[in-house]
Amino acid sequence: MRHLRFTTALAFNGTIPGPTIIISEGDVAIVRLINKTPTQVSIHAHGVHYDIKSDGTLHTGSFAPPDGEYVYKWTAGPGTAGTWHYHDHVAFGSEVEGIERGLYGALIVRSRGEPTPDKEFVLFMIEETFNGRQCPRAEPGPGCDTPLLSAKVGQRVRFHVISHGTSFHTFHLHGHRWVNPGTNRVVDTITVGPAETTVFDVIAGEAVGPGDWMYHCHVHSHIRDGMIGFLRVLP
Ligand SMILES: [Cu+2]
Repeated sequence: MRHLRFTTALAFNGTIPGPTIIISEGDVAIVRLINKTPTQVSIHAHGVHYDIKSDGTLHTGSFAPPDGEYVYKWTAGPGTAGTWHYHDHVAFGSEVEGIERGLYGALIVRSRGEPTPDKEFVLFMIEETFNGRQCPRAEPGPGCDTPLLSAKVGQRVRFHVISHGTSFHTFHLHGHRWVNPGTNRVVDTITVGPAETTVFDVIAGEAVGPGDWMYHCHVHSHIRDGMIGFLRVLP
């Protein structure tokens, strides 16, 4: 059982995004939400199976009041493997304000026996940010607050890219390319709309070598706002 605690800053367990929850197909997850905020909070999950009492919505009463608790039950049945996410649905009487304040996280359901990569990264594209952070000067270092990812040349690196908010984004990674899941098309940029996810693997530095390889949204206004980060590929 996981104990998810909200801080007054409205974060799951004090981080934005909240903790990445990883389960496997066949698992039943019991998630206890302990609400330490002054507003009602819920957890609404995508991708897994649950009955209406675990929907995380106002009209079903499936939320924790201030200083209260609520327990959710998710079943990762057959066909639920993949990258999903969870988020609040009720804070401040709004469907979206909790998300906008940071109440979201990744939910990964693995297939049984699925090999895991060497490194995994979760990036939320939310409004003009990655994980609520920006990098306006477009170089690593002070003032660049987006996640600095790192891997060694040759390592298999998995990106879990999830979007929230009002904009569509086009995730691009410099120097690397991958097969668009479900197709045989090799791409280096992929569109992610609100609440959609994409997951793909790259081999760090494959055919291009080490360096600070930029990742960014390719929507111009979002680039201008600093929706930029770096994958540091080490020798
Ligand atoms: Cu964007």
